[in-house]
Amino acid sequence: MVEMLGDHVQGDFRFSPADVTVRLDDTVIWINNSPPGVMHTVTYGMGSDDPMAGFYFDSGLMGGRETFSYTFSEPGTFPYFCIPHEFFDMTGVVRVRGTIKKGPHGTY
Ligand SMILES: [Cu+2]
Repeated sequence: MVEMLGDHVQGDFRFSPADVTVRLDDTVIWINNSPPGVMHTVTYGMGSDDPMAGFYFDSGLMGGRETFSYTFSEPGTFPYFCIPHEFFDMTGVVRVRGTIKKGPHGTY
């Protein structure tokens, strides 16, 4: 579970923990634990000018206590950011360990 934190008084918008490592096919859940009225997103990519932004996942705007989950079915490093707080460096990364085995009947 990754918390989405920060408020309009203190700022300090962040994902906590911002760097997580999971196994292939694990599901990561994000929850908006900011005060009411603070919206966040979980958006794949290095930032909104990244042509791949949102390619794997994009939660859309999340209000208080809303959750978003995503299951990582391929290994790799998945950077993401929060659209409303991109300029506060509200970013995170999910590292997915494991290998996809390819057999005669395709991927399994
Ligand atoms: Cu945010």
